[in-house]
Amino acid sequence: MVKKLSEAERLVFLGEHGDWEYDSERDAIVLGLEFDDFVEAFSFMSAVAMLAEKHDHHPEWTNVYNRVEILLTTHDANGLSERDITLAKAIERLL
Ligand code: H2B
Repeated sequence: MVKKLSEAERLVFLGEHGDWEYDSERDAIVLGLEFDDFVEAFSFMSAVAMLAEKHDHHPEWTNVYNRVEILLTTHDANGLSERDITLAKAIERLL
């Protein structure tokens, strides 16, 4: 079982990364993005997919044309963990 993030650690992340929202029902962080078109959105998703494989940590996400919503939570922790924070920061570096 992976260790869950403390509330203080979560608040630090959310304070420093204002584009991410907290989903309390899922104990997850969520990022909504809008691109110029589907190709831009999907190429971003391809890059995230490579990151996810590298980190062995995978997003739950949706894509509708030029919009992508990414939800990060750790299934092995039943909530947020450091793995989500690490992947979120790596995703931000792609943007
Ligand atoms: N992704 C997410 N989001 N949560 C996990 O707990 C998780 C994962 N576990 N990707 C990984 C894969 C695990 O199943 C493998 C065996 O390491």
